[in-house]
Amino acid sequence: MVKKAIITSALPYANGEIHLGHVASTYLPADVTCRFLRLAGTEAYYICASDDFGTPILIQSESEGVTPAQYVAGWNKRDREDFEMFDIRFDHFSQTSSPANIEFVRDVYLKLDAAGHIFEREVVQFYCEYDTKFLPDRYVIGECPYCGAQDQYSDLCERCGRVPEEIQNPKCSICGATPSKRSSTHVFFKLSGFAEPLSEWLASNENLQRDVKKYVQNWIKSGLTDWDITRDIPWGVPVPARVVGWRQDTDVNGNVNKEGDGKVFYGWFDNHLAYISSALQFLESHGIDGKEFWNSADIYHFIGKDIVYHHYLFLPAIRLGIGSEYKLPDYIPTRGHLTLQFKKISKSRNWYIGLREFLRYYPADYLRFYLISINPYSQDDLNFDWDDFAARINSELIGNIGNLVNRVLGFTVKRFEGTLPEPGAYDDEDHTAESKIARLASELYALMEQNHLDRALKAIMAFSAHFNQYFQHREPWKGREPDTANCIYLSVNAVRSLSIAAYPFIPESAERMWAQLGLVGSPKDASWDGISEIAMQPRHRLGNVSPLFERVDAADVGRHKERLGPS
Ligand code: B3M
Ligand code: ZN
Repeated sequence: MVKKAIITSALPYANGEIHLGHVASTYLPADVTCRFLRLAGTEAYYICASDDFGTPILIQSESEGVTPAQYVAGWNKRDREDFEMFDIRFDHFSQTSSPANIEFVRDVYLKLDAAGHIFEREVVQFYCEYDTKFLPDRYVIGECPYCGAQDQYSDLCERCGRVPEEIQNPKCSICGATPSKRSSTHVFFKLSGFAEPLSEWLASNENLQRDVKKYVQNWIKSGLTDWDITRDIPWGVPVPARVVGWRQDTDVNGNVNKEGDGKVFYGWFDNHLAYISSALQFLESHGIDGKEFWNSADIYHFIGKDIVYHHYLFLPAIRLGIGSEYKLPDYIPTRGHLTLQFKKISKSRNWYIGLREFLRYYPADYLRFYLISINPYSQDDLNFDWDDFAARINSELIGNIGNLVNRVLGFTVKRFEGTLPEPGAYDDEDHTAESKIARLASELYALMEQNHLDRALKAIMAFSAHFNQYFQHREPWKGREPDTANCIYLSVNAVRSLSIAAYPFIPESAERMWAQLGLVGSPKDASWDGISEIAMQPRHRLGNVSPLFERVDAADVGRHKERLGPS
């Protein structure tokens, strides 16, 4: 049976450009994994969407004088273009505000309600008299009741990672005033009822990262809080009319709530459901039974460590709540955040690098190579450093891989008119080289399968380094036979192995290697096991050979570093 996979990465909010921090922890690792799985014979689809709802988006669209729908459509388009430039290839990049998702979310809600997981409660909520708005979580900042950190959002403490029940010393983040309180009817999801099934699921899933699992289990032990899933704003998935009279919400003084034009779901209720609805949308439009595929596939959700709570608790609880109609995730690869020159990325302080801007200066593959090589499969933060970027590209990507490809293919052109020579009897060194090729596929497979993309890339570099040394040691320019023929024959085949193995990481360069080898098609049509085949035979003709890469210039890097500016 063909293996199947659905891969998602955290949905970008439709209110700002994609930057290096976004791609490092989620989109790139997910893209590399998807390309790998396909080479390994898995029917894999990469699904994403823009996260369109919420107050920040509403407020920004208001300030730009466009409708929220127009506003998010603009960002959705921009995101798609930026990802495309970075060779992040989604099979489908939808919107949480798509009719398909809205319908799906409402349906899930009704099922949760029917199963007894929903209840209503009067909520006294923050209301800013000055801005005449109910203030959603993100717009109230204060002190975390658990760890005491200051300036934390009321729905997420970025220091301890918990969701505060009640933030201390609240302030309206739009105008800074201390908000008042008003009462309104809200709908809650009984998360507290899921402690047991969640614990069972966590215990039984061997693919989740151990350390993440451990602290999620601790959260469950210390008690789960029921979850307010509605908001009083006009931009979101409308809550089905379960409660009549919501429009008459009044404040404590008897004033009719002016903002209460219907209720919508909280963004974190609807956004992760778009993983499923977008997958279904894509699969069904390709004649595939979506639900059947979802439930027989490995499900991967790639995320950054700040949204562990949502993905390890809310998301699985909601799936459990509708009777596991859609299976729970098999993998939730969770990675740390990117810092920039060891400082936290901040858009407001202009301490970030936009993806589009970066790609004006350097090829996508340089960034893909660098971000994977500094990115372990853990929650440790990783750091983008301009000098390190230049050094790694010049010494590793170019000095190792680029050098091998260029040297081996260039020599074959010069000495053998671009035609593969007939090998003779192998000596020990040739046998070692041959066995390196023979072992590469399984060695890399084990690492990739366990999400250790950085280690797999390192192993690819070690393979390339081995062939650089082999070539150097054989001194083919001296023309000893059969050493020279053997060396060229095996080295050219090693370049072919490299082209397939490197394809998930640096797809565009891998395609060029493939073309220079004179092979038809693309490395993406090869198979993972093909990495270990000696598939290129004597008399095969190479294609046009030219240097693969251009060095990163230190002076340019200095300028970019400066432009990032003092914060
Ligand atoms: N839109 C972005 C974030 O918090 C948020 C992710 C949603 S994933 C369902 O990283
Ligand atoms: Zn205010």
